[in-house]
Amino acid sequence: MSDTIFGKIIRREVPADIVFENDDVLAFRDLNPQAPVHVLFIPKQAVASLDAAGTEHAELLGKLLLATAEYARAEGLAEPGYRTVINCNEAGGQTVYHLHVHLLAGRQMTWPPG
Ligand code: DGP
Repeated sequence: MSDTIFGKIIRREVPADIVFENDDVLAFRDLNPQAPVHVLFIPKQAVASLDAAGTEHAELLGKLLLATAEYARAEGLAEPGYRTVINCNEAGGQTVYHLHVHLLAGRQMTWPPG
């Protein structure tokens, strides 16, 4: 896949407010937050989208979600709760083609989403 702004953040070529990192996952605050807490979790191994993921990425996807939950728990967000979102491709609202999980918290979420 081609490089994205998130690849540059992983390589520290552009700044980001990084809040979590382990061997496989990096997390940083969204530039355009949609909630009091809005953090993006990305795999360090680039995958363009959820649609581009295959069985070879199964472990990585698990690590990505578990890192998100671990961070939410550590930050006291699991209770009262939070929302995770993965936008996929154009109609799904995806703008950066490096798979990422949005973690949104700090306010009451509504349904349906826009
Ligand atoms: P999506 O629409 O699901 O592809 O979400 C992409 C998100 O990435 C969007 O909420 C804004 C955020 N974003 C885009 N460029 C940057 C950046 O350079 N730094 C940070 N921190 N966030 C960015």
